[in-house]
Amino acid sequence: MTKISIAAALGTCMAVFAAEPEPKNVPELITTKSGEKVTSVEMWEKVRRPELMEIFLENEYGRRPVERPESLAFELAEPDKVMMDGKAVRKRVRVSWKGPLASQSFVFTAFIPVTAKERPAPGFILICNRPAAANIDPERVKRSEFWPAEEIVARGYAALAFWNGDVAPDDPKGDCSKGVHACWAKGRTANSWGALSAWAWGASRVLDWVETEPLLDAKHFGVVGHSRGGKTALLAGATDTRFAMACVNDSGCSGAKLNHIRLPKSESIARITKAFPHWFCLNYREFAGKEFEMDFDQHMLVALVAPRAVAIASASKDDWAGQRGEYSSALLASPAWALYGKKGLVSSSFPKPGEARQEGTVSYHLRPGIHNLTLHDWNRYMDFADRLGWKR
Ligand code: GTR
Repeated sequence: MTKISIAAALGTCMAVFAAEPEPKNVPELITTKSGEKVTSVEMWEKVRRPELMEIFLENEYGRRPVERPESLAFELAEPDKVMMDGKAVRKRVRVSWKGPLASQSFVFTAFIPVTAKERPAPGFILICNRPAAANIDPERVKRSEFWPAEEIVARGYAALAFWNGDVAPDDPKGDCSKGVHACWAKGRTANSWGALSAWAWGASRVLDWVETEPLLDAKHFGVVGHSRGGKTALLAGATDTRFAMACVNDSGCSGAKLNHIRLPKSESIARITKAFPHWFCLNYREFAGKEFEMDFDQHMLVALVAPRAVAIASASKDDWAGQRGEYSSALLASPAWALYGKKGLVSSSFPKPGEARQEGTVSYHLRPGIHNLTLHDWNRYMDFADRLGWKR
């Protein structure tokens, strides 16, 4: 073998064995601020969980002026209608509230399987961040895999959806001065809620209605979102313990993606806070360029969903979202489930495109393809709910 071919062979080997990016110096999940190891559910719920929640509200997503307003009311926006060839009842519900400065309302759609008459149906609430007419059409003239309501109903789940822009506008220049923000305050302070928090609040208000509807099983409801909606679904799952599952699709930076891992093709905090300043509280800008110095990270937000279920998904061609960062958070959050005697993510290696890891209470799947929410993703979320016995 000549010298040149040895060098070439070595080069090939190095390419094959090039180390995959690994998390580094990840802040400790299971140790309190005062340095004590969390050893019980009680310690987690009384000390560590509130500490972590405080960190996220103060530094990243902002604080809400209100949870469920006393004025919250529901009314049918249209008469109920049997649709989907007799397989579902459609309800259109208006949620309204009154804040000290303004009143507001929005309408969401629910398709409930007719079989729910025998046993209340579990279901999923989609936070739709794409154009409503094309993606969550209540008339089902336009259909989209983003919300495959027919397929969801066929599997025995109720399909609910609302448009995020109806709660608060997705406007980087708006500075949270419209929508639900404006019902409680004029302008914003360093730690007041951003748009992600407002949209997650909207999902909780839909769940408030689910609790009133006898055809639905509110104890088995997931919140689903993609991309900015995925960040929102994770926040909703962390902040509202009534959600039995958070389905966090291609959520990327400031969603499920860990920051303490070098993924140069993925979005940074500097980029996201510049392009979408309204998604977060203003304090979050302080962390731009400081990913590896932060003493908190997104696996901690995932852990706030414990002991309930969380399903994290990536797409194989979605480097911007940082697939290995999303997977790493699922793994690193798992000790929170162990405290409850449950398994988190059961996995010893990063999955191949098309594979899902659903043995524990934390699910991860890698869909082949680009950044999107598709029927493939929905089927994995429903497989996971099936496995957890939601239709028992
Ligand atoms: C991108 C943004 C991502 C992601 C996405 C989306 O432009 O950089 O964080 O949330 O938008 O919501 O579609």
